[in-house]
Amino acid sequence: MIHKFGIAFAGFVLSTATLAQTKWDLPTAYPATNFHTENITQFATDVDKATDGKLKITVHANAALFKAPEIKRAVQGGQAQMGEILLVNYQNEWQMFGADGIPFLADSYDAAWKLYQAQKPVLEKKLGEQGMTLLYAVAWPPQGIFVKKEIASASDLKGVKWRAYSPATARIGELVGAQPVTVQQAELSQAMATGVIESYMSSGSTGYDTKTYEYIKNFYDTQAWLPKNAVLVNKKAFDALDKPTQEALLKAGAEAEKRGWDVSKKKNLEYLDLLKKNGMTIHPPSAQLKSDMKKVGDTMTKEWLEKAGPEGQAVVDAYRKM
Ligand code: PCA
Repeated sequence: MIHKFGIAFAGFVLSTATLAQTKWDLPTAYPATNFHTENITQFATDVDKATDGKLKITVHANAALFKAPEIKRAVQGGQAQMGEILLVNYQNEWQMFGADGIPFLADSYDAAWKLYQAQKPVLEKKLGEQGMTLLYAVAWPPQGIFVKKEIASASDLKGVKWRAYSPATARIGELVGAQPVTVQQAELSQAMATGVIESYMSSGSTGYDTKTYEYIKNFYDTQAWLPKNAVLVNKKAFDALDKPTQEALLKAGAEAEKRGWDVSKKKNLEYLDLLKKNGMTIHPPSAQLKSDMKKVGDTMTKEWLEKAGPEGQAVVDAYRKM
């Protein structure tokens, strides 16, 4: 009798535990060993612990579940409850998404953090209208130029096959007279191996993750801008969670944001060292290259402000006041 009751009781506990468990998917376009992805994986573990396993978030790295440009729509439509996006990928949809992709508008971690604070209210509003919540965002390390041959000025990039990851990086390619082709990071190694591209702008992090040193030997440390990855949550999925779970998610998100910026800063120099160790030369840009790239930045700031209108001007003004 007691025995039977014990079994029935165990069965009851098991079924309520299963019922109470929520499973979410979180696609990202970057490899599992990337620092953003490691940070997200830590976040998922933190949420699991804080909710006693009630909310299980599966991180799908390397664009395995959705390709980079598809992740935002997947979260919006609820095919994924969460997702990580590169904000600047969506500049053509809305210029504000591209504010952190303009060369030399914000070119240090401090400046990038301020720009983020200026951008945040409008980002939250826009994403809110689209049925999503901005959980947190973390900057990539500063962007420099990877290129096969040595360059002394931007004119040395004329005709070079140039990989772009966003509308702005394609525009830079155009302005320097290179031949831009858009390739997301998941396909970058292959594009280099097959000679589709011989130059691109990105971080030491991506240079390392994609083994760029096997194909390209020069990195010009222009520190031109720090684009951000943002982690989004589908609002309906969030609203369906109980209060303690929502709070655990928000808390783990806030911690991930802080940890992410710290790691990005710390790892930036480590990545450049790793590139060196693997045979790459890290060059400071020549005065000419610097001033050429600044000019590109000025043109792009002007173009962006024209397209972004008063809303863009307000973000830039707020940023400059910080
Ligand atoms: N790496 C990403 C975007 C910015 C960065 O540093 C990439 O190259 O695709």
